[in-house]
Amino acid sequence: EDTMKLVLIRHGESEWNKLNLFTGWTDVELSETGEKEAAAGGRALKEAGFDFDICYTSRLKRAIHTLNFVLKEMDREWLPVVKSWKLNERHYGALQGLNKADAAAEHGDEQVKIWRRSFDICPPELEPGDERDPHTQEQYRDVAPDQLPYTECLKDTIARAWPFFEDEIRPQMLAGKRVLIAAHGNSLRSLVMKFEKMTPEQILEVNIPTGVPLVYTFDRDFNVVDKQYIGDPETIAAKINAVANQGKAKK
Ligand code: DG2
Repeated sequence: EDTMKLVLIRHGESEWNKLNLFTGWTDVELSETGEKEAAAGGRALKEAGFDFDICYTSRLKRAIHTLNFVLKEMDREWLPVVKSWKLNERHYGALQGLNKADAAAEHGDEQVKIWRRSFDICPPELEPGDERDPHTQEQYRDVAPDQLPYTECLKDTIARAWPFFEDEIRPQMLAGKRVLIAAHGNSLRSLVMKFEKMTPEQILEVNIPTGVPLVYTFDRDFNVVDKQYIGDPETIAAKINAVANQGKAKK
């Protein structure tokens, strides 16, 4: 084969997506809608004839459960799954738990867009010892403390997610393995920016919908030769637009 496919899927709607709260590393569940989106994503992949050899996800349950729903629909629950914190959502610092539209009403739509989408400006940091501090969480007990963030901009997320892709995932693809990655809005934007060699201005306008499989086709040098969401284009466009508008103040 001279091309390779890679499938990305953002988790289905989470309880906090539904409430429009900044989530980051908060370990919230899928909403009922999110479970349905995940299962529908699995069915769409199966119907389109996809199969996988290995799967990657984060340490956050909204992504892990999404992957489980997808694999269940595909009758592939036996596949190997690697869970890494390096595919976790971008850490949203002290914004975690705040409502995005309320934050826009208070600080302005522009400021919230900077917090959500700027390449290298970080949200305010968590205080060490905050109950949200990953250094105090069992989930990350095996991670070197200096690797765990108090906040992250996209650039910081890329600094952990991209080496993980290059060192762990790319070799599997080059060995002929068919890979599925279930992750998050911004950890996937990190990979997309690198795949497509985007500038910070270009990635600013990229929004990834929940629960819709995104298929990349690469040549052997990892140039993108095709990119496609699986599903109805109008529904997908509406979902992308909804993500873009989450950070606007209610009129
Ligand atoms: C969302 C993304 O992450 O939010 O952390 O709030 O993909 O895990 O639901 P996800 C969050 P935006 O950057 O799109 O506001």
